Amino acid sequence: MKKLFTIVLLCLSALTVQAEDGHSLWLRYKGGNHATVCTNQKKPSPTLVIAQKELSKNWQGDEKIILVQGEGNGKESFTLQRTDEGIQASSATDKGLLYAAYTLLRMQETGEIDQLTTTSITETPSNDIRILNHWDNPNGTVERGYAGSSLWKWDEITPTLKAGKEVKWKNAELKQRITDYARANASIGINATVLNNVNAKPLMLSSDMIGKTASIADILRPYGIKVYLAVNFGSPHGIGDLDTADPLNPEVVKWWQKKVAEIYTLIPDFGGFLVKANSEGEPGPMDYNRTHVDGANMLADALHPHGGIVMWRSFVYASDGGDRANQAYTEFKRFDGQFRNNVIIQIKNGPIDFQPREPISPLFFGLEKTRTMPEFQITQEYTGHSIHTCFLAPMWKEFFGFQSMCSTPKAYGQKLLAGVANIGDDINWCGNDLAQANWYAFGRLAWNEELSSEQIAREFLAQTFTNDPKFVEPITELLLHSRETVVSYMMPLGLHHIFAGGHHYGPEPWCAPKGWREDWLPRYYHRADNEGIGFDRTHNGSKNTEQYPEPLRSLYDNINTCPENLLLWFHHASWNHLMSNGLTLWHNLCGKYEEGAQQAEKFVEVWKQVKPYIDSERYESMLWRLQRQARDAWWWHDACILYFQQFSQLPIPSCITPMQFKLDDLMKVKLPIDNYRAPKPDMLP
Ligand code: GCV
Repeated sequence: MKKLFTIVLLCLSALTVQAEDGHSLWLRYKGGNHATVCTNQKKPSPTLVIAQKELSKNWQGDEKIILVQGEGNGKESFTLQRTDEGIQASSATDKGLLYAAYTLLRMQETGEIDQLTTTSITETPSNDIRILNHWDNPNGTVERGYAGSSLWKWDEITPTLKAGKEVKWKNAELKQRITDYARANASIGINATVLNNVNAKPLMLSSDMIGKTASIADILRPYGIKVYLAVNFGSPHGIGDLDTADPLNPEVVKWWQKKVAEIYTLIPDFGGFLVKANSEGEPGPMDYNRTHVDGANMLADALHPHGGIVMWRSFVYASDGGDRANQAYTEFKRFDGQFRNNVIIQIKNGPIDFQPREPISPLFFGLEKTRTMPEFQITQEYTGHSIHTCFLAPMWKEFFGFQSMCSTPKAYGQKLLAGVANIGDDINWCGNDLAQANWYAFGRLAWNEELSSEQIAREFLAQTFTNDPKFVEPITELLLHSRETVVSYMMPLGLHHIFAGGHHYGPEPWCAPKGWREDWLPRYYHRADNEGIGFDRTHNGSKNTEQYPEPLRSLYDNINTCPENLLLWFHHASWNHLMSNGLTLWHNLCGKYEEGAQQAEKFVEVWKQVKPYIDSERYESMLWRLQRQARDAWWWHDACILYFQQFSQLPIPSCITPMQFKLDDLMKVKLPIDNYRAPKPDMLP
């Protein structure tokens, strides 16, 4: 009897204690009442079947849901309405209905469903192509990935040999993981993905890899997601038998046409190519004295008959090209209007490289007759890897704000938005449970640029953790402050790129290894000297401000009107320059480092207070990260104040917390990490 009692107890506890590994993301529906879900389609497509299943499994009300396909405008728009018969979702397409289904479920989880009374809700995406860029290599590593290895595990994927012939996956777990990935993306409106790194290996275009890409495409398709590949411009001689990749050589042109045809035979809805050419050592048309136009248009022509596009990156800079912030504009502006209409120039949000704060890249305004698309970085290469919490929605909203400050003519065509993924094969996908919010935010903003950061944070937290306001309120606040906090303790007032070389994790404003290019060194960016600090990009300096249209040009060019959060981006300001609060630049700089570190420390306290409301696994896993973040913030604080004091020669203001570290000791720190892994907690000072 006693034994039986113990067994029952054990079974009961197994039922109630659910391990929370973060794998379910924001999709942790409690299970529904098996609502009646019907559709007007006699033979629903696989996409519509997914929509039906999601609702019948997860909808908690007992009303009928009717999915009406064939009504409405726009491929992915949908309308939700309560009628006498039940809830009606209508859309021109099955994809629209899939998004409608996930919207209903989200509204159910966040409590917003009450809004759906008599008024109808119609949603139309802000961007037509909402695309993730994975920087995954065929060997399983992920460049700037901090959440384990690549999801794709190419060695374990069975290639598709014939179009439409479903392959049997040897690794069922992998197939399930990729299906989960597709579902998560569809639930936030992402409809496209580039599977591999822009530093692309020619191998990606081998017939074997194309077959494997087709197998992945088959899983993603019912979720409304199209597959794209990043290609190495040198592929014709990298894997082909040509001895050139000259875009004007007829053999090269033929090689690409054949390759593209091979891809479309297996993947009829293949999206197209992403290309990093003549950048950071990657091959490109300039290797053959050709131009970006020659290279991009040749690929565009090969893709055009199949409906494919080329996303051609503008991330280019040469060591001898003058101010790095000027270079993309200088190199691309002269080609405006010469690219084919299926070429889209993919431009990083800022002119340098995904720094914690950058102004908008002036190239967005410079290309008036060329299609452009922004590239955001979801993975936290420059904002603390998967250790620091840095909610990026405010950064992306800031970008949209910059975009709307100048009214310049826009090239026509579909709108696109790209984000470099923060996803790996870690059980919780992103390494850090709160970093899932950045994947979520990218999808939601790509769908609807009008959403506020606050709304996105609330939605994410309510679905991913709990709806309890005692959790949602303080952690929404934490997320909303987190990006500004990171800026304050890393690179306030427009400072940029003062990271340790290589891994870009900690502070190294002094970093200057022998033989490195000057524009890879922090001193190139901060320009600290006895007079002051910052990069003079005005009409007296590198003339970067002249690349902007009005009103931004004048705003940035004048030290008295330049926003203080971008001061040192555009100006070399004297240490005694008086800021709007009446205190000197030096005082303000120290004050920002102090503010950032204090705030990071507060995050730990806020997190401790929400312990009762969430599971212990995710609580603990975030606690050590936030503690590590706070310690790192003081590390940044001491390193930067002590280093810059060597130039300012001014006393550290008395309101600043006394230094815990010595500059000499900090200058010896060398983190034993490579580009692909987040640091372990015990590696840091
Ligand atoms: C994929 C930065 C990163 C590189 C990245 C590059 C790019 O330089 O450090 O890892 O390479 O940007 O966006 O191409």
